[in-house]
Amino acid sequence: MNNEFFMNIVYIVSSVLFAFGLKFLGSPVTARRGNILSASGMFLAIVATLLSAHIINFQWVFMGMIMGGSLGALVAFKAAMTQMPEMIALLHGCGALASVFVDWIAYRVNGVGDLTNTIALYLSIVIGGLTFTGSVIAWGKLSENIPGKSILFTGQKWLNMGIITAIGILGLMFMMHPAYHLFLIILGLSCIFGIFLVIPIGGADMPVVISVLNSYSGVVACTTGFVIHNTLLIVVGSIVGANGIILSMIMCKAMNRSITNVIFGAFGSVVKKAVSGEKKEAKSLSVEDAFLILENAKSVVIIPGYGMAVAQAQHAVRELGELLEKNSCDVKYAIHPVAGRMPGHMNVLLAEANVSYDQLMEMDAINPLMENADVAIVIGANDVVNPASRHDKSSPIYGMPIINADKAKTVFVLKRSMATGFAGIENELFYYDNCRMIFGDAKQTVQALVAEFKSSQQH
Ligand code: TAP
Repeated sequence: MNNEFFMNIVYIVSSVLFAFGLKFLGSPVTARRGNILSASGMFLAIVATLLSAHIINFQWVFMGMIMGGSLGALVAFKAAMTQMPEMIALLHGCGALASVFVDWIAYRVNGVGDLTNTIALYLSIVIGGLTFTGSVIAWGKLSENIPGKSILFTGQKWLNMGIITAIGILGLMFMMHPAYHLFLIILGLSCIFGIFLVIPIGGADMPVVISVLNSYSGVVACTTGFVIHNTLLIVVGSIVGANGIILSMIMCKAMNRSITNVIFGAFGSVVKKAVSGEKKEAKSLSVEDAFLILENAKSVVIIPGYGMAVAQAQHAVRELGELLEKNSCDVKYAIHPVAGRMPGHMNVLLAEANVSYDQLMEMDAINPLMENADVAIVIGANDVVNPASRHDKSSPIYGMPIINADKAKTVFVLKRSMATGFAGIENELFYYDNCRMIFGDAKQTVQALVAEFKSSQQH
C-alpha cells in the first residue's frame, strides 16, 4: 500500500469520526460519546500525518506538541466553567493563527503556485488575520478585560470601508505579482480589520459573534487545506465552517436579529439607559418572606442565567426544585437560548446537577405558560428577562425574545445588587409591582430557602 493511499484512507476514517462526533454532540445524552469520537478522529489524523514521509524533522514537531499540549492542558484544568466561553473565543483565535502560520511557511517555502492556490492563500491570510484579532477582542470582552459594551467612534464605518477596499485592491495586485511585502501588508490590514469588526459589537450580540468567528476559523482551515493540498484540512474546515454558519443562524433567529445587522450594524451600541417614566424603587424581600410565598405556590418557573453559573448554585437549585415538588408544586425550568455565556450553558449546569431533561423548557414552550405561574424565580438572569426588549425601541436589546418572567403572578429576582447584565442596560422588570429582589449570592440565597423548607418539614 503506497503512502498516499494509506493517508487518504486514514483521512476518510478521521472525517467520518468527526461527522459522527458532531452528530452526537447535538444532544446532551450523547455529547460525551461525540467528544470522544471527534478526539479519536483528530488523534488518528495527527498520527497518520506524523507517519507520512513528508515530515523531515521530528524534533520541532515534538517540541511544538509538548509546548502546545502542556499549555492547553494547563489552561483547560485551570479554567472555571464560567470561563469556557472566553476560552473558546481564544481557541478560535489560536486555530486561525496556526493556519496563518502554515500559509506563511507554505508561501515562503513553495511560493504561490497556480492562480487557485494564490486565491486560497490570499483568502486564508485575510480571514485568518481578522479571525485571530477578532477572537482576541471577543476574548477580552467576554473576560471583561476590555469593556463588553459597544465601542464606537466617528468615522468608524468609513475607516472600515477604507480597509476593506485596500485589502481588495492589494489582493488583486497580489494575484498579479505575489510579492512578500504585499503578503505582509494584507495580513496586517486584515488583523486591524478584525479588531474594528468586533469592537463595535455590544454585549447582547456576542453569542452571534462567537459562532461567526467559529465558522471563520473553519473556513481558514479549509483554505489552508487548499494551500498545502491537504484533503483532511479541507474536509474538516468545511465541516466547522458550515456548522458555525448554521449555529450563527440559529442564534440570530433566537435573538430576532439578522446576521448582517449584527456584524455590520454596530447596532449593539450600549447606553446606560434609565428606566423610562418616573424612577421607582425596587422592592426587596427577605428569604423568610420569600419562603412563605413559595410554600403556598402551586406552580413555579425557575429561570436561570449567568449568575447561577457564577454562584455555582445549580445543585442547590435542583434541591429547591425537589423540595417544591414534594410540597405538591409544579416546577419547570425555563431555558433562554443565550442565557449564560455559551450555547447550552444552562443545560450543561442543570444536567450536571441531575435536573431531569423533561423539566427543562425552551423559551417558546414556556412563555405561553408564564401567566399561570404563581412564582417565577429568576436566578442570576438579567438581560434574558428584560421586558424592555418587547416595547422599548431605543433599547439595544429591542426585538430580542425574552422569557416573560414578568407575566408570572410574582417574580423573585436573586442577584447581588442592582448591577446590569452583560448588555450593560438597566432592567425595568426589577421595578415592576409584582417583582421582589432577593439580594445576595444566588447559591447562598437558594441554600437559605432550602434550609427554610427543611426546617418547616421537621416541625
Ligand atoms: P446577564 O444579563 O449577564 O446577567 C447576569 C446577572 O447575574 C448579573 O446582572 C449579575 O448581577 C448576576 N450575578 C452575577 N454573579 C452572581 C452571583 N454570584 N449570585 C447572584 N447573581 C449573580 O445574564 P443572562 O440573563 O444569562 O444573559 C446572558 C447575556 O450574555 C446576554 O446579554 C447574552 O446575549 C450574553 N452572551 C451570551 C452568550 C451565550 S451564547 N449564552 C455568549 C456571550 C454573551 P449582580 O452583579 O447584581 O449579582
